[in-house]
Amino acid sequence: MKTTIRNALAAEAEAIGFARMRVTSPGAVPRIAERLRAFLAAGRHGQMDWMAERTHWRGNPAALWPEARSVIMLAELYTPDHDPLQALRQRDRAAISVYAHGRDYHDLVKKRLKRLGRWLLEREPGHEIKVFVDTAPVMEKPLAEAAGLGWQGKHTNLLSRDLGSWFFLGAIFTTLELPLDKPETEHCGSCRACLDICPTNAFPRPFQLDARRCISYLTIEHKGPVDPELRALMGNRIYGCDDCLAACPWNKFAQAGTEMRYRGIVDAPPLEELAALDDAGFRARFSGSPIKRIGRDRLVRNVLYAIGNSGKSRLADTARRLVDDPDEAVADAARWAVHRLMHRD
Ligand code: B12
Ligand code: SF4
Ligand code: SF4
Repeated sequence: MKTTIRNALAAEAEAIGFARMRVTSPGAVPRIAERLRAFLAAGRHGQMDWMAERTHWRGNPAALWPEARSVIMLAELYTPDHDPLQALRQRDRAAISVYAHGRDYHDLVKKRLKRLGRWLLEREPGHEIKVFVDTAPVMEKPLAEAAGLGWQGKHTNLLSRDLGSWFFLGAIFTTLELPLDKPETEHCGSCRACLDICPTNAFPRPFQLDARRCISYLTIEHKGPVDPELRALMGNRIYGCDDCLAACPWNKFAQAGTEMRYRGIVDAPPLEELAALDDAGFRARFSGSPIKRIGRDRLVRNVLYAIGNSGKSRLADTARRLVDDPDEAVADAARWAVHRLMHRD
């Protein structure tokens, strides 16, 4: 009976658009509390203070909702149809992480999770569900590994032998007891392609990330000026970074992403176009996109670092226009960019 509902649920997940569903239990990840503690104690979360809050839940999914009996983990593909590293060669254009080219995954994944959850509750009345994607104090990668969706690679993200690296995760906690899937084991072997490609050397050890050095953190989460040593290594990456994912040889087996809404809002726009955005222009341009979250000032700060790294002296005038910007991090980035361009060519 339980197997029947589990298999029907997996089929429904696929029909809704998820690439795969696997099930684990809330208590299946006993080591994460200790690893989260070590990550936080070393300060590797940088300014992401919210990671150090509610650690009794983040490090222990069984405590988050004691009535939950199963955790249904879902993978949603956004596999690119082009080489994501190509944008890095166009230095007067912005390299934007593949996941942020279209609609915000938080919205799309959450909608699907709710739809799948409703489907389950119609068949199992009397039970309850809670859906999570990204923002709750839930460590989704170790749960997904325990459920068998893939393994956490040396770059710390979840990958799979047949899905590759390009997928988001979502979770449905439920009071319903479902048959559990087997955890996946690691298949990185002696490969270290993701570690070697990282432009900022953000991996202190394989399987461990120092977020403070990660360009994804620096462009999306970090407030204020970025350490000059690191900004010089960011190249033209102005929102997120895909290098460690793109380097992974398991992508050869990746399945195509079919959700077209993850494309189409932005691709690789010219840096000067983005540098000219004011608040209203920024909001209009990035409506529905995850980029909207960082606001105009942080985006323009990142664009100015990219201009400074571009080696294109014709962009110095674009930077000069922003040296007196009311946002101090933008003004600082503009001065840095002008100086760098003037002393390079
Ligand atoms: C905070 C966060 C970030 C931070 C920190 C990332 C990190 N690795 O911790 C920053 C801003 C840098 C970031 C970047 C990115 N993120 Co992010 N992020 C998160 C978030 C909200 C929490 C992650 C977390 O709990 N980190 C805390 C650390 C301690 O946990 P951990 O990484 O799992 O660490 C493990 C290892 O270090 C390991 N470990 C420690 N010591 C040892 C020792 C040994 C021997 C071993 C084997 C293991 C080991 O154990 C830890 C626990 O499992 C999750 C969503 C969520 N709620 O889970 C999304 C999430 C992980 N991010 C996601 C994505 C897509 C990205 C980016 C690819 C986006 C981009 N293109 O720019 C990059 C990838 C960068 C990278 N290499 O990790 C996806 C990943 C999907 C997937 N397939 O895995 C998630 C799951 C969001 C989602 N719902 O889809 N992210
Ligand atoms: S996302 Fe980029 S900067 Fe961050 S760890 Fe991966 S390669 Fe390094
Ligand atoms: S690039 Fe190599 S080491 Fe990194 S996650 Fe992929 S298989 Fe593992």
